[in-house]
Amino acid sequence: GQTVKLADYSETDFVFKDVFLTIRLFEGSAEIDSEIRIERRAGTAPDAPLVLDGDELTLTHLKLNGRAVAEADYDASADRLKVRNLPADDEFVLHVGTRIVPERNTKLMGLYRSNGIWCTQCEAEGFRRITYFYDRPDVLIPYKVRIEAPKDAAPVLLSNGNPGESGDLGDGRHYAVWDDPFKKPSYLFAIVAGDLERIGDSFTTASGTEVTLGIYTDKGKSHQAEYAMDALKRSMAWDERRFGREYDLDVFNIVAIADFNMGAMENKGLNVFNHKYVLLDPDTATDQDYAGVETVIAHEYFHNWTGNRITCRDWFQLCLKEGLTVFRDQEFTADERDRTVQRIGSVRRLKSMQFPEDQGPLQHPVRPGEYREINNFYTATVYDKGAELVRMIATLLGPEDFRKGMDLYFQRHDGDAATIEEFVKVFEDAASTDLSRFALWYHQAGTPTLTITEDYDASDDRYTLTLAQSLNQGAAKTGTEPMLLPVKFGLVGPNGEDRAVSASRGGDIRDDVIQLSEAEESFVFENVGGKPFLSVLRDFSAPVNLVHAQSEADRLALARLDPNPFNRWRTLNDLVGERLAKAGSQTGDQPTDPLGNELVGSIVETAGDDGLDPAFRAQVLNLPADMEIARLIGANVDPDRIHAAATSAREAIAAKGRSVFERLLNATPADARFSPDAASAGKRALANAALGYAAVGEGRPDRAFERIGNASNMTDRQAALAILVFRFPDHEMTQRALDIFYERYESEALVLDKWFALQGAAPGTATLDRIEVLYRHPRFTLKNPNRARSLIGSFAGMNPTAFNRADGRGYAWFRDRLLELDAINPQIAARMATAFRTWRMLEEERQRKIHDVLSGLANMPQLSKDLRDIVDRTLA
Ligand code: B3K
Ligand code: ZN
Repeated sequence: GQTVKLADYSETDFVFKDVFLTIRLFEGSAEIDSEIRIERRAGTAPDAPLVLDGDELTLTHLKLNGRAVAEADYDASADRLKVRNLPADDEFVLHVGTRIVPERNTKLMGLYRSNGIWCTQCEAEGFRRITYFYDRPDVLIPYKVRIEAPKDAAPVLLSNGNPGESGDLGDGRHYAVWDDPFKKPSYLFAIVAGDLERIGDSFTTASGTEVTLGIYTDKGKSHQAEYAMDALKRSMAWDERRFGREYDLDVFNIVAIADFNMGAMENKGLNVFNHKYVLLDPDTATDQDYAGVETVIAHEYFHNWTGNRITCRDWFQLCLKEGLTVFRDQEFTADERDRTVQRIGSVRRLKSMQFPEDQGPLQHPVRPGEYREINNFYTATVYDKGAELVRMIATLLGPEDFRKGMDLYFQRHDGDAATIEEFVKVFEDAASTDLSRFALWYHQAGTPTLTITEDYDASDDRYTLTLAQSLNQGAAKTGTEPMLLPVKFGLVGPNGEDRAVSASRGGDIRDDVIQLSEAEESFVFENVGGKPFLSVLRDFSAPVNLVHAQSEADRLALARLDPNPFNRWRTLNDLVGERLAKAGSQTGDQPTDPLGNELVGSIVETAGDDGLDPAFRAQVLNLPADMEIARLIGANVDPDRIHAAATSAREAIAAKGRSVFERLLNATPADARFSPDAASAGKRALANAALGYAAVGEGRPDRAFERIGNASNMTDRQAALAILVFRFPDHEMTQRALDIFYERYESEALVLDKWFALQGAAPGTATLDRIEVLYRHPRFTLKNPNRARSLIGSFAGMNPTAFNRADGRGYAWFRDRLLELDAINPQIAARMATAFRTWRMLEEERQRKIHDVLSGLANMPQLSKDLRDIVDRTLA
């Protein structure tokens, strides 16, 4: 494949003015007529041809100003249309006809059919699978769309913008026109046509405009969209309150689709969603699902301003919309739920998804400089590290200047296709500050290390804090210059109070934030009132690896005293991580108590402290995943040893906390009426964590089994099933529970996904045999991305012991699945293949086996561009 480079960016030769699309849908095919008003750009050579993008297209006709273009004047191939001898100065109308087969579109990019519904996915480069076009984000024009379709199969016809006329066409067909007054790039185009059910509502904006809201689902499912509608209205209100952003069209529609490559898509006025992020009820969805729906609804809605009104100049700027919009959805969740618990969740995600990417062969900067397949850059780095960079700007500037900068961004760039440079500039201008050292974060890949050293001089009561940052050259081979980063800190006294101190010497400290910009800086504090406990990198104020040689006594004291609750969690979590990394890298006999008595005591004490938020306590009980431990070990990793260490740690906590867990697991009566709010969810999370430890501690799977029987909601039922699958994978009771669960939910697609996913993630060597059987299960299919991910994705991505079986069978099985999937849906295959992104951390034998599998794949001529890109980069 061709490498696309940021440095090669140039404007289009021609300027598009507007487009009118007529889309005729038939059983078995679709015909698209596109009328584009075009003008040669000033400065373009008068004989330069017009070159448009296509992908698997067939041209049916081509007209210039109403007259057929002579054959000598154009070349049309599946992936390109080139037209010559176009007017030098005058505006002209190009009329392009294409025919496609949505039913055969298994890539789910462009126009395809899902459960009979016609729908589209155009980001990043799907529009070119519908018609020849300038399919790039800097071509912004108004779209008018006329859809024609059979009335019985598609009574509902939707597109972007506001609805226009509609009517009958005879022959059982009808049409509807949609008009989007806002200029937009092709990736935000969408249509949906199908036999859909709707729930409606309305929202009145701050300036008094009434917006009609609709959520469309498959027949019989619309009652499951109530919570999504509630989340939508809360998102709309929040964006007005927090950022002064109002909605701008008369209608806002969401459609839930079963076959969808990603979570959802922010098409202007017509968001299309994976039905997993719309449909919920207490019997089929967990608290985590509720939180997921809320987040994704908010995220896509927030894109209306950060993404749609202001879009990206080119795909290298993807983080401009994604990082910023993730930051916005995280802030929404923090405001709507709990800030500390929200932060713990996003830091866990960052460390488990983004850090491994940033430290391995798929490393790339938040704003990459080149790509071969753009769909492979919708990554944790662009999204989650991208959000961290926005968060750092907010922390460095403080809330007022940050808001001023955002206001300036909307004011200055509304209607633009913008760049990261322009984004950073608004904050420099709003706060009159120089962010050039900060901007390096967008260009330098890798996770920096922040090393902390402390010195306390008792005779002078003087405290010296030294911070050093360093960045290693990784796979991306970008720079390693010192960057500007915020380090939030406090000097804590023995009663848990933050001491009011200010530095007498050293660089820039604003309030409780050190603005570190040099490779090393020291700060001296006089008269600190006795040796303090240092609470540093509060709220994970920068995405770094922290190295801080702090005594165990100080850390355990902070776990109890720190006024910053996020850091209380992090102290315990880091201690557990370090101990498990140590135990998990040891050869020979496993220590029975890898965490040590005091740490275990501290965890149990926190879990039992009714003065703390239950959701927070549940997070403390949720130990770092095996894969996080693997990352901490970093080299020569044996997943079985890590698993053994984590298992003994859990047993030690279970033993010590027996009476606490007994009390907690009975705290919420099983028959309490279900409410999805954060407080109730937190109580359930704590009770279910307690159940897990209780079952493990006593070696009693029956306790979880029993819970499945009497649970009154999916959260408790799935949690109990997960305890069986993860802690008792080979027990006969586990299989029985799975069978019961299957019988009950056989016809609920989203619940069956959970059923497959749990089994795909079951630890141990026996798992692969069971997965091979499940793979042939009548309900399993590679054609539905959720289902493919549920079994294969969870096996390769979330099951270190089974996937990394020492005999290599896990790798071989996965390779065969990747090849099958690649022929159907390359985007999903490529995404799953990133499961190999940390392969060089493994011990040599496993590395050798993976190397064989990857080089075997690399040599196969039939690989898609998507999968080849991942395989090649992973091997490099
Ligand atoms: N913008 C879409 C993602 C599109 C992915 C294309 N491969 C959803 C989102 O981030 O909101
Ligand atoms: Zn997004």
